Amino acid sequence: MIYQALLTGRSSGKKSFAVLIDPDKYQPELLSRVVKLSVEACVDFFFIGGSLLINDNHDRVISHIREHCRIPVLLFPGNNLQLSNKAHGILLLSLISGRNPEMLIGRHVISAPYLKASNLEILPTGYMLIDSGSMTTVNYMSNTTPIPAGKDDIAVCTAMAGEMLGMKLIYMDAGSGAQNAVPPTMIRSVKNAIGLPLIIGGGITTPSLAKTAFDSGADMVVVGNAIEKDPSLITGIAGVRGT
Ligand code: 1GP
Repeated sequence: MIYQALLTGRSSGKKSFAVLIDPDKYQPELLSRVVKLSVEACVDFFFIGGSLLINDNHDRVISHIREHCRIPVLLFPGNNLQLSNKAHGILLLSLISGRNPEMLIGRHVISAPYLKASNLEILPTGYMLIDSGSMTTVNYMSNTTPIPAGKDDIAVCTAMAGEMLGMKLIYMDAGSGAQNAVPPTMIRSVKNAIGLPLIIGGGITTPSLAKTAFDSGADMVVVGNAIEKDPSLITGIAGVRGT
């Protein structure tokens, strides 16, 4: 069980690193390189997802990863069209920072029978968008307003409510390609307020930014865009995970 392994690792201080792959943006050569570097660096997870569905690469990308390594593959879907039985599990995101009912529960209702019949491990995830300086794709696509970057108290109360509602993970996301990553003080405040594993992503472009997120309390850091541009970053970011 992926979630149980996460909790067990966390209790011994293990931090995780997830590489986010947007199938729309990955040609076979880039995918092979990223998978190879990820295996060498002992990356903990692949997240698969994007905001659009431009091509039919989705299942092909997951199959390639599964044929070439044992790193768990988790769906991080931008919409219902990105579901696939080929992955190990799914971050079932409820966008708790927003007030768009479709993102809180609507799409989940539509997907529920598919997910129930699948072999996917379901990871209920309280998903929080944090303002990153300019509008990100996910803000636009989700039709929600992010939590302002300086409002740690709103972030804390939102994460606490997510935990009380039974979410298993909290994911604070500045959005793909964000100008500014989630502020360290906000990560620390949320970390101190909840007992759930905390995932941080969006705008992490260097090992130093990843280290700041880990040091502030992130249990897992997710990197997408920067790795697409420079896959060798995988090695550097894996190196700051610590134990
Ligand atoms: C986006 O958190 C992820 O939802 C990763 O963001 O692409 O900016 O690394 P980046």
